[in-house]
Amino acid sequence: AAKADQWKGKSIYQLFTDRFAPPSATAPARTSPLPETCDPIQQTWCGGTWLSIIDKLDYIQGMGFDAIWISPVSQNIDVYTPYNYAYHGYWVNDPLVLNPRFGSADDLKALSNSLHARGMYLMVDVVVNNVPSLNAYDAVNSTALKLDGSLWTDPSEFHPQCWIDYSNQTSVENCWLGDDKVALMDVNTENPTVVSTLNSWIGNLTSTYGIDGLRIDAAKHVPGPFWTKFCEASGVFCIGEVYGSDINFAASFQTQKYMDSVLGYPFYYGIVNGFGTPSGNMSNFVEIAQQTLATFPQPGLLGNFIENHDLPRWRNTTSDPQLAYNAMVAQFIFDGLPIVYYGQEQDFSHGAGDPYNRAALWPSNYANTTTYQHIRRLNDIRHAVIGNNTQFNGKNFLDSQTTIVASTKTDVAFRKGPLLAVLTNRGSPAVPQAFGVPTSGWSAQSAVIDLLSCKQYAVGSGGAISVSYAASGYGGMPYIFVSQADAAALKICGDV
Ligand code: ABC
Ligand code: CA
Repeated sequence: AAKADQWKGKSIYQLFTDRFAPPSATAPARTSPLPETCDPIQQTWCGGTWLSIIDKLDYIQGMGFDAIWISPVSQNIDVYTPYNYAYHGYWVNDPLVLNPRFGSADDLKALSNSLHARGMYLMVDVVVNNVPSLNAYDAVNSTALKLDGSLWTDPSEFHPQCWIDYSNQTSVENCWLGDDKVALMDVNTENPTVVSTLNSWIGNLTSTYGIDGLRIDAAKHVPGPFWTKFCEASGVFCIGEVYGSDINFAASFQTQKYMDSVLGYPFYYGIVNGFGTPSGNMSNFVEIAQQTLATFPQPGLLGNFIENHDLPRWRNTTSDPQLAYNAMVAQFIFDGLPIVYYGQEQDFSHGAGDPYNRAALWPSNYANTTTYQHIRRLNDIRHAVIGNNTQFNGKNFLDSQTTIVASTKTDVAFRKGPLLAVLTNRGSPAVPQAFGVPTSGWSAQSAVIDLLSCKQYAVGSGGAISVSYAASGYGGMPYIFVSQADAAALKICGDV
């Protein structure tokens, strides 16, 4: 079990259990027959299990990740629906039972043990807000609930049917997600039986399976005080999904102590606006970044992502790799825990949204792509500055908040501890361009190293650093500067 303090500084690889690794000799399929090819449009199981994840942990650790976040582990409805099958694991009808499609209790323990043996953490997605039903308008009657295999069979354990009106928080909390094809009945999280059953379940689950952290599904759909008790009962780090751009609302989960942290949805929108298109709106990125730092009590615990299973793949909307590399530096160096969605490292671009963004990873052959190496480099840099406790003006990486040092409509430079990230959305410029950071923080005439290219740069008068974006070759690439002395100690660029 691990608390928020132990998660600080970690980076997380998010995967879909069904889609990350295929069945194998050591990890036999739990589902048959399997489709011949795993076409996401079919919305059915492709055969990945907890054991098959173990087969590919080298691939994840080889990119430098400290933790994985897996699909919900509980039993789902196992019937055909208008959206086909519950391969994603979010249609939980009984949290108390493990999902037999993903493996056995021993298999889940084996996954957790394998991770711990590597010094890695296990984060599990948990769904408690809702329970699926195929008969939306007659769902909350006890016969239907029993037929659906729901843990909750008393109608008082649900809120009455209504579809969510997102302009009204009471409706967001009490009405139903889903639609009339697959209704997600809203669990009555004020009912004392529901509350005590869920709280004792989650404490058991984390201790039985050695779970180190929880990703809380649909966190904004349950009144906050429920989570305070639930997360306390879990004994581990909780990070909630608060889908939306409202920074004050998202920050209330930390200020009100509902849970340790939330996914950085607002910052995601900032990255998309800043880096999602060539010459995008960097002022908006800067604005959101500054509000994020000013509003969250602990921005260092936010989960920073640029794609996930509900969103378009980054490369689906933004094809220029330079923009992706810049966006990933923002994701990794800004305050927070980087979360990379499986396939991001393989430049997956099929995926305008659910279900296309959930393709199987195995057709990629787990290749050692340029992006895989870029991510590895970013994780290496984080590990090195954290491990060495590298400081700038007496402050280290984790304990110092990001500060924006300079920005234009197309560029931004920000410092976090010993690192200075200099980023751009210029993409592949047709003519050579330049960006100057007037006060880098380092003194004139000193030397700095860009940890991405391992090239040396001289600091100019007043502490200025100037970078150029060549039309060919290096293009509009990101930079991560450290002092030459720090670079020598960090060994990321060998002897410099
Ligand atoms: C199924 C089918 C799909 C089909 C869909 C209609 O139904 O599979 O093919 O298209 C699970 C499955 C899904 C499944 C759903 C419903 O269940 O994964 O495949 O879709 O059956 C979480 C999970 C998500 C999961 C569930 C349900 C919840 O990450 O994978 O879905 O357990 C809302 C919820 C959020 C939820 C998300 C999918 O829907 O809040 O918890 N995710 C606005 C709202 C958001 C809302 C979002 C999308 O729309 O504010 O609350 O998220 O509906 C920004 C604004 C935002 C705005 C966005 C769209 O624009 O700032 O506020 O978000 O600019
Ligand atoms: Ca609810």
